[in-house]
Amino acid sequence: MSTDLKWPIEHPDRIQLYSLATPNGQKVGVALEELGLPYEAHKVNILEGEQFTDEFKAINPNSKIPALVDPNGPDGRSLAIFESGAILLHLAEKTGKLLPADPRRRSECVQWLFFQMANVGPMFGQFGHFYQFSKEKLPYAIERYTNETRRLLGVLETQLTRGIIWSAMSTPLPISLRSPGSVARTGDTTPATISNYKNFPR
Ligand SMILES: N[C@@H](CCC(=O)N[C@@H](CS)C(=O)NCC(=O)O)C(=O)O
Repeated sequence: MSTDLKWPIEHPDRIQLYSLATPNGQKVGVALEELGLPYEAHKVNILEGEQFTDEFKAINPNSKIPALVDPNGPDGRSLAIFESGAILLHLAEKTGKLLPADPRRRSECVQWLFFQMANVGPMFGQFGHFYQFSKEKLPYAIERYTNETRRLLGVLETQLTRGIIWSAMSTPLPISLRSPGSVARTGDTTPATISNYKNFPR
């Protein structure tokens, strides 16, 4: 076991997960658990700036959790991966699970995964920041991100009504949506509450 590291590795044969129980962090933990892959979890305390250490930046140069090191990458060598969507795709391809084999359904699944990554994650995040966490309450920012969060929930609601997204329950998309959705679920008291969306899974 190497002990000169902030996050010593006890099981070098296992996937190493560097994360925290945040909306983005949870996605990868959910996937690893659902896939039953053995992994070793390392807590990265982003409130204390641990994501900015050289040790962590060697895994994710962008200094964000989650990040993962797979000791058995596609070429048999160790592979470090950052961005939760990229990690979900890696785990899906590694195991042959979660992603539909049919090319059309696979494309659909990847589209919605990107939709989550490019829209739900960042926009819900900005909504949560300006509505809940920012000390300064900026009406323009609150209105902008409330509207966009509501619009995105509306897009999902329409798709759910059509039975598209949840028709393949075990895909990276539902995994990627399960925790970011929690921002909009922050109590049912926010202007972007999911209570208004009858098809959204609870
Ligand atoms: N698009 C990235 C977003 C990752 C992200 O924003 N992580 C947050 C926690 S949920 C973080 O590490 N924040 C620390 C910081 O910004 O310094 C992903 O999905 O992996």
